[in-house]
Amino acid sequence: MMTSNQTKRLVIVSNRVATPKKKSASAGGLAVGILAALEEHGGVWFGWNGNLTSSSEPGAPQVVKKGNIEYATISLNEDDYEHYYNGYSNRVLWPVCHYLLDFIQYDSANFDGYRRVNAQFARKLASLLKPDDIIWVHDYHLIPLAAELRDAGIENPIGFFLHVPFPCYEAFRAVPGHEYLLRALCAYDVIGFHTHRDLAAFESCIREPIVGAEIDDDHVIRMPGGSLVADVFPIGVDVEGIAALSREAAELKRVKKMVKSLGGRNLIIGVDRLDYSKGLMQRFLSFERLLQRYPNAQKNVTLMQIAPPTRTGVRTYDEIRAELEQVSGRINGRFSTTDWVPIRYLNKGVARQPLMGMFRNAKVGLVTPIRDGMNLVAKEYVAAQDPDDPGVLVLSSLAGAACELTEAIIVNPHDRDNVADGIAAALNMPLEERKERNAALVKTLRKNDITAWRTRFVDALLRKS
Ligand code: ADQ
Repeated sequence: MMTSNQTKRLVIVSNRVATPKKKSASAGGLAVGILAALEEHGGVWFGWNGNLTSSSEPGAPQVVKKGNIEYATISLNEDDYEHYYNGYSNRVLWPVCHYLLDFIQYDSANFDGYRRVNAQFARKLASLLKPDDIIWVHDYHLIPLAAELRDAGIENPIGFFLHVPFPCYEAFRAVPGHEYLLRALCAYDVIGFHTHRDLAAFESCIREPIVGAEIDDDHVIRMPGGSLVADVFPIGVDVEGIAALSREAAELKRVKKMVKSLGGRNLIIGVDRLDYSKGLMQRFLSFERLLQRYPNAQKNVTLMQIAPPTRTGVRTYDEIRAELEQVSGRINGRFSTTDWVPIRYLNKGVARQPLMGMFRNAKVGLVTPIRDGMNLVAKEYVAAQDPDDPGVLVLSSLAGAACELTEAIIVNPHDRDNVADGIAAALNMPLEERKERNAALVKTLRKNDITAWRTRFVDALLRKS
């Protein structure tokens, strides 16, 4: 029999909405998880459609229905987008959430634009809502959305999941507008983080007199005028789906050609958006250190770094791209021989199946962000391994994934010797130890997979309805 909770529509809100097409070859874990939640409950995915206009107020949402999901999207004014997205979201919130205060570029016009776009989102979304809907808002672009919806008279349960780390108060208070953000977060009913560290950082902020909250043992946060639940919901991957993709990818021509081109050398793989938080510069320099400290590694390893540019037009992103080109070129010039180039550096994305095939053929997965909310690449790499001959994950202690993936080789991305030694240990690890570590990691992945993540969050939200 259907319970009333099962009949409630789920409304997902994110900055961008994945377009409704057939199962996309490139769809990553997050989009797949969100779509599965929407398919189960039926509902709406609301957000920006990627179009910029010159009109100051977006028109009514355009709604496209596919199965039991409605994709409701709006355009944004080009100046608003610049202020809200490139400006406050990515020049202020992204760096502070990654503890990179030197990268903050604050401008009050951007903060105004951030609030203006959140208010627009709320106005347009409010017109689509039904009294029984539950609403799940995603990420740092939309922190004030619940407060704006409450102002518009919406009383439905609203949850918020933060995909990036939450900074401790000493970092957060550097941000102009942090008081407003903390008060706005109190309008949510459920707030989710990837790790206990992020939850603890949030609690440290919310206890400050700005909100003056008290925290109960059962994750309930009480503040003047109400309460909310804040908890840890580590995002995961579709373990069996990735294992199947990576097995089948062995037959792909593209994967076979890549393996052949290695000429029997060991592949070390890095896959990241081109972002300064991913530690790519430190990674290249650590790889250089490996080649210096372990001369045997020379000619026996190849680092393939796949890093498609993102947020082009934001100066820090353009700068890091130029620096990476320079340093990879220098290392290749220093160590290359007539038949070997140490770093293959690709500024482009790779479709999901061949990517999983590349992971399976890599002896080492090198995931060394200088800070990361979770890092799905680390989990995908583990899930893609052949259990009878698995590669080894070398993982930054500063990625959220390190809280769960304790059987990886954990390194500090700022310490080149430590990373170089970690890679060398991974390359030399005996088969039995590789199998044991991989089996333990896969067990963890299964426990916190993508289904567990979205089910636990939606259940927490349903308990609020
Ligand atoms: P991201 O910073 O984008 O996500 P990550 O978690 O690694 O980082 O997710 C990236 C996704 O894109 C993965 O599924 C990966 O396979 C895919 N991807 C990355 N580079 C690719 C490439 N070159 N080609 C093809 N696919 C590529 C944010 C937070 C993370 C958090 C996630 C989910 O910054 O900390 O884990 O959200 O919550």
